[in-house]
Amino acid sequence: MKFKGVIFDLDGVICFTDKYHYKAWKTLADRLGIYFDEQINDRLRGVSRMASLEIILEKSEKHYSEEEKLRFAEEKNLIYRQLLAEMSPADISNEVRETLTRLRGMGVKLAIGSSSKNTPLILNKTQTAEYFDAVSDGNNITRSKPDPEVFLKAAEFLGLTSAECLVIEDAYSGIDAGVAGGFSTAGIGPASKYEKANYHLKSFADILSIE
Ligand code: B16
Ligand code: MG
Repeated sequence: MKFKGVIFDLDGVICFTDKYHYKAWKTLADRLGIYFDEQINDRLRGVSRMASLEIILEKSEKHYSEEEKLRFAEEKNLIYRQLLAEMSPADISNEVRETLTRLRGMGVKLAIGSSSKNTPLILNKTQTAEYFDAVSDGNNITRSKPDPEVFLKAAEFLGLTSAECLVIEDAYSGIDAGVAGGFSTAGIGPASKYEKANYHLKSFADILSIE
């Protein structure tokens, strides 16, 4: 592997909290009488909490104040955190654990680059913090993907330049963020079809085949 560092998105790459995001947003949308489905949910991948709410409110005829929006986001987050509380180490696949261990063994530095403010809780519940040399998440950024801030911070925390790091993402907005920051990028899941990514992964372990 020619990269000195690999920066992993969390939701959709290391673990699959997208189903919990969907459940929590769906509960809120139903309460407000707003149409919401899995296709709209796909547009929320990698997008910050408030930007996600704005996408959901596109289907609402009502105009909501900033205060109301903050309350809605908080309401969704409480439901989401209750679902996260059920997570355990079993939510991280053996394939992910083995690949991270192999990369560490090769001397590659590993970081998280996630939009989520709940990253510490997820890493704690799944006991995965130990794999990462640095964590850059929704708590240390002011601009959401596709802005490259979260990945630039991750590289900085690793003491590496963006040219030395590979970004692994499931979201189109995340690949755009990686490209904007001058990183090489690998798409997995939905983003494996994205032509802007340098590498297209069929599985997580495919990272090990990148030279
Ligand atoms: P929170 P990622 C993203 O995580 C999710 O994909 C996105 O759906 C969510 O809105 C965002 O985190 C913020 O999450 O509400 O927990 O702060 O893919 O960047 O790891
Ligand atoms: Mg993601």
